[in-house]
Amino acid sequence: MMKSESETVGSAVSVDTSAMSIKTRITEVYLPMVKMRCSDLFEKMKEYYHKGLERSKHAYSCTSTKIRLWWGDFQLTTTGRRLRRLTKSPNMLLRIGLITLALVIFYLWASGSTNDHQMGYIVNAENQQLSYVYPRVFNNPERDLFMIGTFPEDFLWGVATSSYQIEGSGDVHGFSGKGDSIWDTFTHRPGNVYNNENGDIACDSYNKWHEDIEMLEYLGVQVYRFSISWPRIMPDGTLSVVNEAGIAYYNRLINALLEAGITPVVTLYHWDLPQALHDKYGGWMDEQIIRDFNSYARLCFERFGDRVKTWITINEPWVITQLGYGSGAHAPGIADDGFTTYIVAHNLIKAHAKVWHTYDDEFRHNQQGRIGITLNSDWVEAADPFVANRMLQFSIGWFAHPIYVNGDYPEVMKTVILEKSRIQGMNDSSRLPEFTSVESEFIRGTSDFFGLNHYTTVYATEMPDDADATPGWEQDVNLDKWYRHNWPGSASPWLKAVPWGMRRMLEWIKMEYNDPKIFITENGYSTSDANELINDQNRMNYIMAYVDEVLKAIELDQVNVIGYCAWSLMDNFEWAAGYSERFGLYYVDFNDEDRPRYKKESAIFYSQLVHNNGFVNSLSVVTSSSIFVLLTAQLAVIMSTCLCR
Ligand code: PNW
Repeated sequence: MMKSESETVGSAVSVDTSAMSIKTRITEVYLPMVKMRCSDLFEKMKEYYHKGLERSKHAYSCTSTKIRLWWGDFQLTTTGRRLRRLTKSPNMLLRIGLITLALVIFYLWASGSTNDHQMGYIVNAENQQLSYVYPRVFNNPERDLFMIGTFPEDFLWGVATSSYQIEGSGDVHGFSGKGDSIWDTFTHRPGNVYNNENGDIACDSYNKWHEDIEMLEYLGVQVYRFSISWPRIMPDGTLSVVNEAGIAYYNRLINALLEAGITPVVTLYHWDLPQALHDKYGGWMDEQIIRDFNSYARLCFERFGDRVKTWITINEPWVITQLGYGSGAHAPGIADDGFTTYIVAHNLIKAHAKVWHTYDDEFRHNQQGRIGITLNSDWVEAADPFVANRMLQFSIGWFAHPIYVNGDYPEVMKTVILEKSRIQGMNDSSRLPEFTSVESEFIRGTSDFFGLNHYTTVYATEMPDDADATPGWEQDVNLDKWYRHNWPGSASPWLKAVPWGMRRMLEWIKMEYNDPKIFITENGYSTSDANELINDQNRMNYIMAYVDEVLKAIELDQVNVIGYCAWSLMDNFEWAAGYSERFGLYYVDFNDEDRPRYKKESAIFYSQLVHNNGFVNSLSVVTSSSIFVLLTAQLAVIMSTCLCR
């Protein structure tokens, strides 16, 4: 808390300056530590006065350690014990002029920087300046040249979050009625998460949702993608108890969004499985999950479907299987790669299809909404197109092929895994489960749009086959992947900024899955908790470059992209990385129990992008950071010259 003036000052000293014939009386000088010096000071002033110096203006100011007096064109300053300086102050007009100039330059920079997208440029042989976001890394004119243009009129701009990552339990200020999820259990087991951090409070959005809405309003987005916490509304995962406090929380959020003119896009499952279901039958490892996931989804459609018109069943099944059940880096922390991973994926796909049918049969007619799944994939660049295709089929195709093509896994997965399973002594059965023809028919076509989370690109080459290696997804794909050393990095080891991968990914999906409507449900960039906290130039560059590739995909490749959600509205609990990797457009102070949010530069940038529906300005051709440093330094020098003398 700021101290009031009377608390900071000591005994006031009244100085009678009448002897100096000063019309304005300097009545009080508040600093006890300078009190004894005042006499010296005024003696000096008197001396100068009697020397006949002009008295055109006079004033005084004091801080806790300094007292300054202006007398005519002279200034006297004391610091602590002694009289320190006696300097001629600059002419007031000059001062005002310099400050105004500095402010004008600063204003021009500030307005220019947000409009001009802070590009770099390269001058080509014809002496043309070509604009690139990453001029030193990606400067192939055909591929990387920045494109100015706007998006289709009905394009949906949004931001995304998920329940466990932002809500907190809600139990801090009372009892929320929420049951534990596998992430509650996982994070409370030491050693699983960076710094043993957890989502107990996270961004406290359970209590601070109204602030989240204000932030969304500032950004001007049309959609907000968030997820419902299954154990918040069904504490043991089943209909045996419905937690009305949890339902009320989502009702408040949805209603406030609609009032603000923001459309909710709701993910049903963003990884926070009720712990009770994991304990009961192994959660996603058992087919019973399909029934329970369907009951949960039906409850959501019943309670929220009158207002929620876009549903996403499951977020990133690849990450769920690989990290949750393959490596064990995510909850529930099971490491059974190559066996359980395929079973979990099988159940995820069947559960998704079941829920799609439930919506289609029971709710679509009345509610007139749409429902799809969100898949994640890196773009895979390889000298050999078969290699790239194989990796893509094993990652995104694993789920997309059954849903968007024919109800079955990609051929390459089926043959490779069967062959390896045989060599590994599993007789004629494959580690990859099979769908019956009835199941295939049930699964095919169960998505109204293609939800895509895309962040980065990898290079891939074939590895020598090693039948003796431990079975696993990596070993089944049999590809080595790496990143180019000069690709711009982020705070997440797996995330490199490779914008052109976005366009290739989109075009591949268009070709592979018969031109679906693609909704980019996540794309974003991480900074560490030590750098670029508010002035997040790297995030702005990343979003600018990736969004521009989406524009190229729409304009040049006729890919049907219907929307883009930046990950994320605010910094949040980044799974195994805890709070060490920040993806937010808003900064959240996790050391403050009130979890205050602060607007980052990227939020300002994104709001303009949304407002303009794309890139409408001519680009400035200088990198702004150098100008920024220069101008700020200049401004600081001018200000300090003018004000501190
Ligand atoms: C996605 N990887 O997760 C999730 O949907 C978000 O919850 C998450 O916060 C965001 O991306 C940023 O990580 C991913 O290792 C987690 O490749 C890991 C990977 C990719 C996506």
